[in-house]
Amino acid sequence: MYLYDYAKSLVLEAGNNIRKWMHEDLNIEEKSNPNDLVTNVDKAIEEFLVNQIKETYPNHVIIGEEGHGHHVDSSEGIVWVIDPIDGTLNFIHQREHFAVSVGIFKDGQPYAGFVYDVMRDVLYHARSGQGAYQNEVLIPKLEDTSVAKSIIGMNPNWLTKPKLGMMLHPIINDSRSARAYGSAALEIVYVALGQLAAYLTPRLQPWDYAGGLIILKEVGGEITNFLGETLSITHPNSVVVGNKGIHQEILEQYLKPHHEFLTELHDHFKNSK
Ligand code: 2AM
Ligand code: CA
Repeated sequence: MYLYDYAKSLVLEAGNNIRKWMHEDLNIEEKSNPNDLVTNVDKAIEEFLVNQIKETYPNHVIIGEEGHGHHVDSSEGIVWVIDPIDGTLNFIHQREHFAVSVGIFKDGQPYAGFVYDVMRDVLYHARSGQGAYQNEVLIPKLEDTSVAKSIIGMNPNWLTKPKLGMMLHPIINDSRSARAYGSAALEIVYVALGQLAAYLTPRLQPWDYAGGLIILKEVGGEITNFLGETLSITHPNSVVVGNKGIHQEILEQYLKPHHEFLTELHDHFKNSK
């Protein structure tokens, strides 16, 4: 079986397991802070994915949120970047609006991406040069929009931070409105669908965006950090996603004036995991 088809059925099986296992008692633990949570299901799904991939492709490298490959610094070879449940708070509190996210990279270049909205049973997927799909339906290419005529995706928590808030507030203020969904992978997909024109977040880990990245690129969208640079698959990043027009507008009009502050923020990311 080709790698793409293998990965696609694996992601669907992982989602199927989540739907089965979520009915048992959830064991919830705190990670870096009281709002950063992980459940036994997140861990079990990552184990499931990692064991299956290792058995089929022993030479592939795997980076997973719940503890796999966090030491990996090189993007050589075939690298899987996986988030067993993106939107864990939604999973715990709402029991919907979360996704399995998997990105596959070949020597650092995006090869394939999968974002599975588990409770809606919708798989978003794309392979380099082959277009992006919502289940079996081709997603159309994006059209340019401007901030003034757009809905922007952003977690409101960022607006409460003094420096970040000052930088991000004008974008929301100038837009039609803002939305927050609580799963970065799904928010990137909503940009790929044109439902959101852009999505911004000052800090994400590679597993939050690895699956959505190629889906977005395949419909002609742009995804970079706040400095306009290519995203790393081994270190955290700020992320701005959008159709080409609004992406350019946000970088030039709203983020560039904060270049000094943003450079400081990114120097910190380069030294952290
Ligand atoms: P998670 O659910 O897999 O942890 C919520 O706005 C989005 O940001 C989710 O995709 C969530 O991923 C991610 N997220 C939450 N806390 C984060 C953090 N400290 N660093 C990076 N991403 C985070
Ligand atoms: Ca997660």
